[in-house]
Amino acid sequence: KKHYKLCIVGGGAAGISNGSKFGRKLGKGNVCIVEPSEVHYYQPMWTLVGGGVKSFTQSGKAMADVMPLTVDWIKAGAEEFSPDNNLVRCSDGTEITYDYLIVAMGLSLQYEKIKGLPEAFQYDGVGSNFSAKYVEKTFRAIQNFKGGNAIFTFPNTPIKCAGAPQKIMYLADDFWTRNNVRDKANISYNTALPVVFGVKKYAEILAKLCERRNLKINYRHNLVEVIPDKKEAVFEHLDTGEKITFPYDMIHITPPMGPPELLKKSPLADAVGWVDVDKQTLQHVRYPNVFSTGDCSSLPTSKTAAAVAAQCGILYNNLSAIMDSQEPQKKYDGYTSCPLVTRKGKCILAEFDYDLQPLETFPVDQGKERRTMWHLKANVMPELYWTGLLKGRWSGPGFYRKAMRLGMGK
Ligand code: FAD
Ligand code: UQ1
Repeated sequence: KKHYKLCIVGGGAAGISNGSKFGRKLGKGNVCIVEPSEVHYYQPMWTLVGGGVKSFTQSGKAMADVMPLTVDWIKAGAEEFSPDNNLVRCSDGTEITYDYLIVAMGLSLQYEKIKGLPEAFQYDGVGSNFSAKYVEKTFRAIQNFKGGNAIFTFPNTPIKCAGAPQKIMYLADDFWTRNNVRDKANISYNTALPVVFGVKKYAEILAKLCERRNLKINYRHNLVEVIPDKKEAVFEHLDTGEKITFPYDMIHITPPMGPPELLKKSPLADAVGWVDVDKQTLQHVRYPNVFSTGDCSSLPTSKTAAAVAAQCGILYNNLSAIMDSQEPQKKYDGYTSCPLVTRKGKCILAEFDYDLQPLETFPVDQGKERRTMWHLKANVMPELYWTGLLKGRWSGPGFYRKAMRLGMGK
């Protein structure tokens, strides 16, 4: 049994960032992070790993090296939340009691919800950028593709980085164009959604881009089965219920995603299973000493590391206020961002809020494909992540955006 002033569950983007901030504030011995993994991944790089632009090894660091020196690392998984007793039970038997709790355990990938998965990943031509296990298979599939049908999927659930399923299609299209395979390829984007992207401004631009580049978008097509020995993928049309079989030569799969099982059965969950927090303050709606941020939270915005950065600034202020017996003051506007890589060397930097209105940082039209934004995504962001966000020194671009607007506008 151990007691901490603050217990953080999860040592991903959100957990480590919060650990750095609160470790500095509260001092050694007062903050712990519960995290079972040996490796911490910078997942946004996986788009570029699957696209053959970066190597997988560049995307990870030893967890021990990113764990803040001011926190105690409990190297175990959380197994039970008992918020009425301010208690977290861990897989190694440790019981942690706390004054305050931050839940930041990410979301779970549900490959098994698609018939034939994950077994189909044993076959060539099947990849998925969302998992450390399968991301390298994506680029192998792209390299080995010599023509035929290439399919990229988007599932019927909310996912992290909602742009990633199409970014890899753009990189593959670009790779095949450069390698004289493109004229032998039929490329399709089979998405469960009725739109190519949730924000109107970017959706219009991307739909035109797909048309120009002959990338066929099949809306409301939800992947339900992969039959790898026949190289067939079965989709359900979500409006008609019709089952449609597509032969493929390569397929990139974005799995359904949802809250971790552990959360679903805990008193912290909302009706779906996410940690039930106030969308502005990030404070739990029933347990005032509990906060959540990142992919496992109920915050109704697009789940990204960029959103985590903005949320961590708000969370730090509001939890600090609670610790001082004051009311939380800061309000999160839903800021999130998705660098939509459109080919090697080009990127549209989408940034938006809860109302799906653009909230762009730079004083240029970010709806245009730009080389500067590619540079930002490929070369600046990894550094900003490792040395800014994880060290608790990056709370998103809000301050800079306002500075560049000279105090006018949002
Ligand atoms: P994670 O970083 O996933 O961390 C969750 C942590 O919790 C993990 O370390 C896990 O081991 C731990 N955990 C799980 N279960 C338990 C348990 N029971 N007990 C204790 N710990 C547990 N975001 C962007 O901003 N820009 C991008 O361009 C971008 N591109 C992406 C591309 C891809 C292919 C992917 C997969 C993601 C991308 N993202 C991007 C999204 C971004 O990576 C996530 O939104 C971000 O990592 C969320 O942080 P998190 O801390 O909530 O979850
Ligand atoms: C961001 O803050 C962030 O987290 C560190 C990302 O994840 C890698 C992003 O992709 C983006 C775009 C941002 C936002 C940052 C700027 C400078 C617009």
